[in-house]
Amino acid sequence: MTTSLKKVTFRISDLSCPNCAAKMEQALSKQKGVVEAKVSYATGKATLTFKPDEVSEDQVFEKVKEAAESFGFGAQRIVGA
Ligand SMILES: [Cu+2]
Repeated sequence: MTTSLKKVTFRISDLSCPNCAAKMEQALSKQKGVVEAKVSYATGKATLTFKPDEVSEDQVFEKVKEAAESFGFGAQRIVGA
């Protein structure tokens, strides 16, 4: 069975240091349905590759938001991205 993957990018506000970006990346990589998580301190963005048949984009956003908030950051959807 082949699964097409989806990629989505969110803006992370107040991403204060590369260490936290790396920790957030690790936490997100372990989420169900998430194939790859990239959190960039340089751009302040989180890009997640996920399996749409296992997790919805809304659920992915919720996970990103939770992870961001646990580090004291905020997460926003990028409109029109
Ligand atoms: Cu930090």
